[in-house]
Amino acid sequence: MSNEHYEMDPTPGEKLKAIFKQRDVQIATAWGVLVTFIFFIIGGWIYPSWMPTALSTDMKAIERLIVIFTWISAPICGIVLGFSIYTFMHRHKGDTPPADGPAIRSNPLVVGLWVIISSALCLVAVVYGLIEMNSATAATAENKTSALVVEVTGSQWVWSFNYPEQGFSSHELMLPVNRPVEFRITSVDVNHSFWPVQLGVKVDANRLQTTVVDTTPNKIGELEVKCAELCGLYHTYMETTGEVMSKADFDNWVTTQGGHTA
Ligand SMILES: [Cu+2]
Repeated sequence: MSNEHYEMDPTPGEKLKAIFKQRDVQIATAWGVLVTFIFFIIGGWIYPSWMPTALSTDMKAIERLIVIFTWISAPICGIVLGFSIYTFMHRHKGDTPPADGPAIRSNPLVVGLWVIISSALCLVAVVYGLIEMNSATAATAENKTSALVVEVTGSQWVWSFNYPEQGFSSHELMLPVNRPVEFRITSVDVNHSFWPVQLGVKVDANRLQTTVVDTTPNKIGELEVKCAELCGLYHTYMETTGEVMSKADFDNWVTTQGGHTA
């Protein structure tokens, strides 16, 4: 539109410098830095203390992933919110709006930086995600032979756990610590989603199909098991509890349930 005003400006770099010399931009940037800092604290400290106790390496990996992704997105959120807060505080009141400043959308330096930074952030997310996924798959292959098998069945609106090796079923999920566990998950009616929260596992329980997933509980503690797929009227109540316990306690429990220990 009114490009002729700026045609004489020498370089995009100088234009950018001129933008950052404005006091408005400096204060808004300072707000951005402050908000970024707040999100760094939330991501690194508040999130992990809000989250359920991690009782497996999978859950630890998820915790780490959330922290890292929050940190990566903190500057973006910070700058957007910082400028929003500042412009809201200094919004125009009155009849005649003031003239616009120069647009930055046609500045090749700004556009270039924007593309490079957002591509780098996406790349970090993809590569990190692939590495995590690969290590989870490698662990699955490793665990096959020694794993404790638990057949998980979802039905409206209870979870049932069958321990074929021990020969009994339960509505509580008890697991021995430091032994890989292989969940074979299915449903007898509608689709559910098996979610033992502290283990960092969440897998769909599909009607008449079995999905196999495994993890290794590595810490003793209480488990909450929920359904993470809206499955009907009492979906909210489709939850149970369990425990990761010592091998001795687990064997004891198996005996009280009428099962046999190895
Ligand atoms: Cu359900």
